[in-house]
Amino acid sequence: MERTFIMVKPDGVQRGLVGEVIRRFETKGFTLIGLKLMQVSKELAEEHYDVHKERPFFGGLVEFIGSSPVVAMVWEGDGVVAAARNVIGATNPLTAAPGTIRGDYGVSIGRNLIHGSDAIETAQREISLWFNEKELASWQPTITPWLYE
Ligand code: DAT
Ligand code: MG
Repeated sequence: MERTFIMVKPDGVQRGLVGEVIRRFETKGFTLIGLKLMQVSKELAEEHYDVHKERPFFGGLVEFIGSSPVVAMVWEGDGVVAAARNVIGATNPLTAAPGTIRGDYGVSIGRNLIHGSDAIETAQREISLWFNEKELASWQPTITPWLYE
């Protein structure tokens, strides 16, 4: 089953949106298999955003991610990587569609509340970066036949 890495960023935690984010993924029908609140080290933030290390916003982004706790999660489901990106919305909350998390709750690109892996390979990389295998619970909700034909 496909998995993705989702992180409620420091602004999302500070604004009390952790429950709202979890609710949206739960009610959509995805399965939560890993969850932790953590203070992120500079090393982990740099590794996570390594693809952006040459960008002008990289330093500020790394500092922001370590500025206050985040909630890291792994969600599972058919097509969850792309679907989660749709639930999250476009990178800039001002242009993100209403109904998406960023579209509904954000006004600025540097405070866009949430991260979601952008591809299946990225998800695998990010999940192993943020979680040990022991921290992930492989389980199947009993409602599965009511979600999948
Ligand atoms: P996404 O988080 O939608 O995958 P991304 O991978 O392009 O977006 O960028 C990672 C994060 O970096 C993004 O969530 C917020 C920050 N960021 C991106 N572009 C930025 C910019 N022009 N100014 C400030 N922060 C930016
Ligand atoms: Mg990205």
